[in-house]
Amino acid sequence: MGKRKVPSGEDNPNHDFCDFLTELADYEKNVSRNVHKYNAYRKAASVLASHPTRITSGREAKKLSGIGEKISKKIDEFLETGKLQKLENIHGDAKNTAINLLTRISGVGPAKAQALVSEGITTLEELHKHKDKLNHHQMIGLKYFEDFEMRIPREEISQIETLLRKHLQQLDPQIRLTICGSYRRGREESGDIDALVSHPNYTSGRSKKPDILKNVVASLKSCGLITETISLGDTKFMGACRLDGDSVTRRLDIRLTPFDQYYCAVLYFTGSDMFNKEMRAHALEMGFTLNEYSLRPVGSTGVPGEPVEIHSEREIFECIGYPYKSPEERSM
Ligand code: 8DG
Ligand code: CA
Ligand code: CA
Repeated sequence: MGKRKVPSGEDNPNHDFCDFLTELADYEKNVSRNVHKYNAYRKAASVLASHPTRITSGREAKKLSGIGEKISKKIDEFLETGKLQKLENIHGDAKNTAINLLTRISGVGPAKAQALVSEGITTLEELHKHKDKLNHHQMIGLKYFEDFEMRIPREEISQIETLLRKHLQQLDPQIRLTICGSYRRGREESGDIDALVSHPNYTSGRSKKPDILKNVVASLKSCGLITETISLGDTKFMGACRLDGDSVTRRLDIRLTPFDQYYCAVLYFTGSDMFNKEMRAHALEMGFTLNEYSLRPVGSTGVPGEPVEIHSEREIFECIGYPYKSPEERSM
C-alpha cells in the first residue's frame, strides 16, 4: 500500500487544518493502528482541502459532511491557541516519532516499524546496521529513502511515459499503456508512477497467464530504465526506474490487467482513493458492485451477477448514473 497523503498546497485556504488532520491520521494509522479514526481524519482533511473558503470556526466546519463534534472542537482549539495539545503530546513522545520515521520507508508498515522500535531501532543509521531485519522490499526502501520521498515532477513522468511507449511498441505494438495515479489526474507532482498495461490476447476468461509482464520488465531492464526490482509476479511488478543522466531513482509499479477489465482498472488506479470510495458507494446504492476488475449488478440476494461489458471509462459512470468526471476532477 502506498503512503497516503492528502494534498494541501498553499493555495488551499484551509491547508493548516489539513496538515494537522493528516498528521493525526498518520498517527492513528502508524501508532494506534486505528483504521476508523485514520479514515475519519483523512476524510475530514479531504473535505477541507476542497472547501473554497477559509473556515473560521468549528461550528462552520461541522456543517460539512465528514466533520463531526470531535474534529470541529480540534479546529476551534487550533484557531484559539495556534496548536493542538494532542499533537504536541504526540511530537513529544520519542517512540511515536521513531515509528513515524520508520513507516516512511517503502515496505515498512506500522507493525514492522513498531517491532523495530521495540528492538531499540529508532533511526535510519541504526537500521543500516541491522539490515538483516529487513526483507528485500524494505532494504530497497531504506537504500532509496531520500529518493523515494522526493515528489516526481510531471515533466519527468511524461519523459518516462514516452520511453515506456517506445519500448512497448518495439516489444509488441498491440500492448496498451496508461499511466494512472495522480499523474493521470493532472497533478504537477506525483509520489510514484502507476503504469497499467494490457494486451488483447490476455483476457480474464483465459486461465493461462501470458508472459507479457515478464517480457515488458525484461525489456525495460535491458534498456536501463528499470534499475531495481522489488517484486515481479505474472500481473504485478514493483520496482524502481531512473532516467539516463537523472540521479533520482523513482518508484515504478506496473500492473498487467486482462483486456476486458482494462477500463475498470484504469478507473481504479487513477483514483484518488477518496474518489474511488465515493464512486463505489454510489455504485452500491444503484445496485452494482464496482472494483478494479469489474462492474457487476448485485441481485436481491446480495450475490453479484456477471460483469457488465465495458468499452470505455465513461461507460462505467453511465451504467451507475454517476455524472462523468474527467481525471482532473477526481483529485478529492
Ligand atoms: P501519489 O502517488 O502522487 O501520492 O498519489 P496517487 O497516485 O493518487 O496514489 P497511489 O498510492 O499511487 O495510488 C494510486 C491509485 O490506486 C489511487 O489513486 C487509487 C488506487 N488506490 C485505492 N486504494 C488504494 C490503496 O489502499 N493503496 C494504493 N496504493 N492505491 C490505492 O483506491
Ligand atoms: Ca501514484
Ligand atoms: Ca502507487
